[in-house]
Amino acid sequence: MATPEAERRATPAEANSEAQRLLEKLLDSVDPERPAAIYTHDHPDPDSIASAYALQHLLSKRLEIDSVIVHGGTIGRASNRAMVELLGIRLESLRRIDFDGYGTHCLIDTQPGAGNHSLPPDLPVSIAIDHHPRSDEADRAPFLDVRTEYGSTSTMMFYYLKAAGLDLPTKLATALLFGIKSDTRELERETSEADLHAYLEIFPRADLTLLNRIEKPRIPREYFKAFHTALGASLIHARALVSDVGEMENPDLVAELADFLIPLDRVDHVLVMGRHEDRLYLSLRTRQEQDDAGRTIARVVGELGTAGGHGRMAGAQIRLDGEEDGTAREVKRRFLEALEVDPDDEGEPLVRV
Ligand SMILES: [Mn+2]
Repeated sequence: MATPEAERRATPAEANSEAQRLLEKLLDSVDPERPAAIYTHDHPDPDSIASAYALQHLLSKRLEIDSVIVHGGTIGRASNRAMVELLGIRLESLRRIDFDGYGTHCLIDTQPGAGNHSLPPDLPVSIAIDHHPRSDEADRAPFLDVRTEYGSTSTMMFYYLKAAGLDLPTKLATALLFGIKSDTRELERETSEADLHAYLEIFPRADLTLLNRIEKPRIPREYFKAFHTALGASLIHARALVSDVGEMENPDLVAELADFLIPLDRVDHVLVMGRHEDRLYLSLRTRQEQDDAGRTIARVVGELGTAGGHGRMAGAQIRLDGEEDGTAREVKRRFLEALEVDPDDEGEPLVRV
């Protein structure tokens, strides 16, 4: 099969030797005199948060360096909020950061040129560790470790910690386990032997009760309102479902709704759109092996914004300047055309509310 999911995957032996080979170079890239700043995605997912937490631990234990974990957006999903609260992971907002106060700027689970973070383009990034496809600007980081043959950045960080001879504290183990589980969708998606091996080594060190409370968090009432809106706005066009939820409180909602809707019988593609501040956020899920969600969304968004993703899940953002509804309509049109559905099809409501 020529699907992206069939690409070469890493073995544990490779993962160990790569981490051993790269560890000292990574540590040498850190300014030993000043604190470091570790940047996740703007709206960080569990893999991004867990790997940042792991890098923070590594810098603290090996170099006695303080670091701050920084994100440029919101922590939206209830489970991600539960993760940082229950594990005591502190994240700062990018807006409150004085870049000059930090000697080393690190991007984790993302890289220079990626659309999912808002670092100023001229900020000198020293370190980037990621498992997403390499961007054209990635080389701006002198220490660049991009390995797409891993299911999660948490896996890569686990092998770094191991190469450094560090034990895993319970909360860090719990975070990494959640990072691997969520990025590989319970070890099913794009999982390498290296991911599986890391998972099995981390498992006995994690707090499974805590993990359960993170994965099944208490949910605020607004969340159910958003689901109600999304169900009411869902239109089925042949084997595709499109839902435009309008204004939303947190941008992670589109991904969460897309995950919720993709099991729908006789539907192979789900596109959820919503607005937050001055942006239109899109999330695409697909069930069909032969369709790469990352490529589809890149084609749909084109010059309008930035897109990322792979396999069966992808996301994008478009900056809006007044033309809000026009943009969403254009995106929907392009999406239906990409799937060879009549773009003027009115669609059938999923439910009648
Ligand atoms: Mn990841």
